[in-house]
Amino acid sequence: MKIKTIFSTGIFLIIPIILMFSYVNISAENGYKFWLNYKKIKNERLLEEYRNYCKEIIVAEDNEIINSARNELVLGISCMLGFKPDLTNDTVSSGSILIGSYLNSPLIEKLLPNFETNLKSFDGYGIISLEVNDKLYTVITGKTDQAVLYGVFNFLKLLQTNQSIDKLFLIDEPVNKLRLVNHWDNPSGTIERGYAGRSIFHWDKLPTIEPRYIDYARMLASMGINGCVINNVNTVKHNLTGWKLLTPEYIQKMKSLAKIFRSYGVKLYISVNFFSPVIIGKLNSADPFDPSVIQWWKVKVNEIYSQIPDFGGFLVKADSEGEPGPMKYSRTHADGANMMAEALKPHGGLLIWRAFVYGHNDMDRAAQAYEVFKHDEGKFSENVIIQIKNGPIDFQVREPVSPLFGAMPLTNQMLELQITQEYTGHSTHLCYLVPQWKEILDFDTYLNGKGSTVNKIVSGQLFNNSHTGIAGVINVGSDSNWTGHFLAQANTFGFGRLSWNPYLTSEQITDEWVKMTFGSDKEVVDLVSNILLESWLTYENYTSPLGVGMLSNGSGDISHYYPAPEKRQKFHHADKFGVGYDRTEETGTGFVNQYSKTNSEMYNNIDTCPDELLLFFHHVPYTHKLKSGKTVIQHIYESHFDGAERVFEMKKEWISLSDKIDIEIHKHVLNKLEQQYEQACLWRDTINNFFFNLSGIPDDQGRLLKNNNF
Ligand code: GCV
Repeated sequence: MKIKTIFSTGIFLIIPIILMFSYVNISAENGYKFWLNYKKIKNERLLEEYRNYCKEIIVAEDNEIINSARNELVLGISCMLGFKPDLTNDTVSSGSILIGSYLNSPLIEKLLPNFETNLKSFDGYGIISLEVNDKLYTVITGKTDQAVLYGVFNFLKLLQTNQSIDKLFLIDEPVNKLRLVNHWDNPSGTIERGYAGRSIFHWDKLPTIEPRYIDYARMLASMGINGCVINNVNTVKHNLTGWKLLTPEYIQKMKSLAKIFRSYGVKLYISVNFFSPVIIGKLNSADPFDPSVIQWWKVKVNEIYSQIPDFGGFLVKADSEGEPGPMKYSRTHADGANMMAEALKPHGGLLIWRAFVYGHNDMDRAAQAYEVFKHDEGKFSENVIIQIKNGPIDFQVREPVSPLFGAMPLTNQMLELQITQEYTGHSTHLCYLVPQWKEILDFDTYLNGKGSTVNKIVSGQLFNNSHTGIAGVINVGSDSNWTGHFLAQANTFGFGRLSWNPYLTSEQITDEWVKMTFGSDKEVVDLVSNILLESWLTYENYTSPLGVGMLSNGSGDISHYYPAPEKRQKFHHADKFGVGYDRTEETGTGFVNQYSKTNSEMYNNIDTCPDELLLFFHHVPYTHKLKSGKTVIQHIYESHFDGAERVFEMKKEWISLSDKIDIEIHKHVLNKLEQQYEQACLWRDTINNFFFNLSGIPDDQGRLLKNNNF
């Protein structure tokens, strides 16, 4: 094959690149660059190999997404390898990277005939090494431009994580079609459950674009995210004004954000209020059966699509925590969702409807969503998706998987995870949630036989649903390091990677993030990975034992953060004899019956119920023996002492890395760990004393416990 002739037939557009990324001007050490900091490669052997393969970039197309991919390649190579690769329309020397979508690049098609048959999805990509006429080429391609962008980020990741790029034949496909982040940002700039400063979206200045929006879009694309819901699901309660996004003024602002997102393959979605026809349209009703309401939504949706043709759709929280919904008109959730979905349908838009509903105070909260939604099985339209929180309570450090997963096989389902750490220490405590998310995704519901995992349900594999995926309530804000706690960036990244491929292990994801962020020094990689991987169980240990959940304070300035077991009796049911919420069939609320027979039997039986969820399903005496042989009360004491002690150790381990981590980052994380240790001691003492006070049983190792008057 004569490479020269092939190249002369291709169309190449070389556009001068202005490296406009804002972070060029921002200090290297404040965390702003997140995992795309592109540290200089130190290993001389690898540096030589990389230089041989990255001399020039050949771009086979000219469009906004491919331009983003090309800019990223230039940035990454320049920073990591110390030279700017040539941009060419012809091969000059050996070592070219060719980027372009397979179907739009005759050149790539010629070099890799029939390659597309290797790719199943529109987002999947290949990174392939070729040697033609003694010259080395790396082709990054996929069926779409978006796939090429993902391929470029992954190619750069190979360099960041010090892997060989010689003789590559790498094909990577996303498991989930929808990989969304959900902002709980309000137009006023505040963020509900946000712990990293104010919102990154400045509505008062939009449609003016800020460099941070571009960097945010890069962040999202680098982990494979393809949709972003830009505002809070609460749109009216407590005078929130999220409903405004449907007004013409805000649609113009959204249009400019959508343009930025589009160039990174991210679709824009918004949360809307079910009563918008009343609030904005000044109609008398929001009844989903009222023709004027139906018409109002159609006209509104058409208006949005006329400005944002690739608009993703709506996310709706209805009849939940003060957000109004169809029940006011005695209509069902399906009635409400389908009416809105109908307006979106001609444009290919999606209607994502949340299943987070509760409110019957006399009923077990865990059981309510299932009770409500199960009745609507089979009634939702094809472009409606029900978005379900991972657990039946509310993003606790430990709770079982929601029984709704898989219980509605005819209904599109999405998993909602919480990246922002509402109940897991805000941005003070390190609590790396990837291991928790893995457990959720791997959980076998047994609803269609063995192997009916949550992962297979929300990726559409089990029931062949048309629209499925994973959403994460994002933890970014305007803090210079995006996430408040620098190490919380690992949660952001981990969520993205799992939404792309839930089969990755926690260890693989952690290894990627640590190497991309800190480089490949073995001591740093081992220690930081270990600290991250242990942090979820550590947090659980010193806060909430055995699945009891909800021991933190309720509303207030800093809610869901401090220990307040005395105020949460209705969740833990602790008294002087025992603790735990009886959800069994015989003596409890019967919630266990919402699971498949296999799981309900397992949870219902105190001998087979896993220890870590014992108090979620059973009320037991303090002297009940766990499988570990310890009594429940002794377990509570010990896990709290151990958890706090482990934070102290983590701090020491972090200190030992002082000469290997950027000084500012090191100082910042140390400061966070110091605060975490203080808080862990507060949790340990409050919870231990609370249970000692109730039970009167001392620690069998004679450690000091105090009688308090709660
Ligand atoms: C956005 C919990 C949180 C609320 C959140 C709600 C929800 O109740 O505390 O802040 O509201 O969940 O997920 O809708």
